[in-house]
Amino acid sequence: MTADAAENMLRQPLPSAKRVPVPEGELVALSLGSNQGDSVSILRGALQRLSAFLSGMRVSSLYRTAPQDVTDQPDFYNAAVSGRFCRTPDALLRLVNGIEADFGRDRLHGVPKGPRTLDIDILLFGNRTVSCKAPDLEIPHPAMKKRQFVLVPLLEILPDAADPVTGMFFRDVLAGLPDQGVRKSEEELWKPIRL
Ligand code: PH2
Ligand code: MG
Ligand code: MG
Repeated sequence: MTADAAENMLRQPLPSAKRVPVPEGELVALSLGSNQGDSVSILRGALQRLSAFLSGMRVSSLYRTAPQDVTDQPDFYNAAVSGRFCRTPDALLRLVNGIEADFGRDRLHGVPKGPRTLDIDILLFGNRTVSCKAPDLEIPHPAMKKRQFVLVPLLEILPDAADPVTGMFFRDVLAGLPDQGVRKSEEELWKPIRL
């Protein structure tokens, strides 16, 4: 075969079965919270920003939740989002920290676990585990298993999600938690665009 003929063969389209698009990136899940400012608008704005780099994004309902850990602060609005992400955990952390800052999050002066305009926590990144001091990043999120305000929205969008460390389904983890005052809000948070 001549070199030209060989090159032409390489240009042939693949058989159609091989051209079925494969979802790219890894499935990530994030938790969103706000209890300062116009929380619902802030969460909607954050979702708009996240939609630029999460493909096949799913968004939970909006929840009103009683504050945990630091209990002397206003109720939170919480939600969860999932989607496929094509870059590294570190890149995702930078992106979400940038969005938090753009919506007025002040990490220098804020009380740890206290009131905030926007908190975006990385819960899951495929089946990976990450434990890193600089930047400070732990996946799965170390507190997610004790927080109803995280697990209830998460299970709405990923009902079969399991802990990559123990293999335990999060629905079974949730079943073991006491009531923490998580109520679904009637307000619509996000209208998915149907193509
Ligand atoms: N976030 C915290 C501390 N406590 N409580 C609720 N209900 N929702 C939150 O998002 C939340 C919290 C620190 O990130
Ligand atoms: Mg956070
Ligand atoms: Mg948090």
